[in-house]
Amino acid sequence: MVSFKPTAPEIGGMQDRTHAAAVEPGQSVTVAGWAHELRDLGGIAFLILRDRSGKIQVKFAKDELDDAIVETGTDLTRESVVSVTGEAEAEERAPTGVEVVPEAIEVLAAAEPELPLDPSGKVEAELPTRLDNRTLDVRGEETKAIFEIRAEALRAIREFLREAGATEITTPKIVATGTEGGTELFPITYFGREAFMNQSPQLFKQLMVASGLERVCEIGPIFRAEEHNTPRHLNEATSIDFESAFIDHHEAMDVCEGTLRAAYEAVAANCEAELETLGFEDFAVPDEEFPRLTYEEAIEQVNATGELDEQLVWGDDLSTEAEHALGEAIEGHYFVTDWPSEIKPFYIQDYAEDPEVSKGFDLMHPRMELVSGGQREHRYEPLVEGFERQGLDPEAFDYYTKTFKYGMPPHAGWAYGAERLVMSMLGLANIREAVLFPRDRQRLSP
Ligand code: AMO
Repeated sequence: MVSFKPTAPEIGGMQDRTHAAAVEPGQSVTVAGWAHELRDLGGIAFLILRDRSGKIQVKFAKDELDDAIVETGTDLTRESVVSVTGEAEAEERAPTGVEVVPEAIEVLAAAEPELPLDPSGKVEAELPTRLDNRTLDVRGEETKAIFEIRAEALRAIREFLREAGATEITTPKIVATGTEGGTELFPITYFGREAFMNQSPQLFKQLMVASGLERVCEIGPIFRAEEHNTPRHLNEATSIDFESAFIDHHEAMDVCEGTLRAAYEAVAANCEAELETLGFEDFAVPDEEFPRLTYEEAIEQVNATGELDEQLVWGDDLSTEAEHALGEAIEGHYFVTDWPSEIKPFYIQDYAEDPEVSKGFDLMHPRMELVSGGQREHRYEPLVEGFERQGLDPEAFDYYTKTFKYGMPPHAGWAYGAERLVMSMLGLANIREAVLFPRDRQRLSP
């Protein structure tokens, strides 16, 4: 179990412990972990000890061992942390074909007999109970698998973007102005001044394409004060941002698609055990090129499905129902491009020959939107006009707009929500399953 293959320099484990999955018959070992399961059959008792690599059986043959060892072993409460030293022997009835005969046992931290949830998963817990007790929850194989897969997907994305020539940056999360709509900002007090938690690295990543870096990426938190309480929205999410000078929106879509494929390929190659734990028999890496529909084609297709009560007209946003209707028709990832300018933000460029149409795009999964992006407006005058059209005061954004007067190259970029990526990849019912400590309207702790 577990794609746990440390290749970095060994970090000295406590008492040079052997991981459960690495125990082989004939070895003298010290294993340490949690008491997963305890079975006392009278003359003999078994402890299943669990660590991040897997599980190992410890056998207490009562009349062959010291009383003190037997007593410690049989008095253990589930989920206590223990260390066991002994001889490993082959035993085909043991879950991994090997068991440890203890010579010493030490309880490092006893757990209370009553636990708020059962990490073995035998007793299912509701999501709120799981989130209230996340540490115990992530001891469960399935939850742990989700976070190993999330980590692998993010690793692959980071590597892919680095190989694509992007410099990873970190932009401020405390800011003076919002970018994605005023009602979605969390206000804070910053030394007596009004400030906000940032909704997106948008403006800062654009400033950096005008710097010597040209092509940048960031994986970091974004904060949205949206009142939605849905299975797809968080108030703190992880944004995977990309932005590059001298590319257009179609090239940005190529990178966006490559990023997604890199994440799926890495998970398929390196998380076999986790995928199995989650019940995947066949984990499909998207192989076809993602179709690129214009917004106009998309609304035509939605209307043709006849699934909506009211037909969509130019300028309507794609509602959740519309997204689902389209998702069912297309059955895979797809881009929607060339959105009406009026429903895209000020930083997206419009077509010169048709200013009603923008060079913005979204990447959709049949269940939800994964990415927004576009070609950016890099010319100072139309940018400032865009602010005014959206009722924003360009002066408040002076730190941003002034850079457009000092040599701003044409550029494009996008942002994925990491939790939506994991949720859609693993078919999770609720986005909260893809984040350790979700922030939503009710949840501020833990
Ligand atoms: P947008 O606001 O569409 O675009 O966000 C980009 C992606 O981030 C994810 N996301 C969320 N995930 C969970 N909960 C939320 N409340 C939430 N809000 C956003 C989604 C979404 O597609 N600056 C632009 C991106 C760009 O143009 O580069 C932006 O932030 O997956």
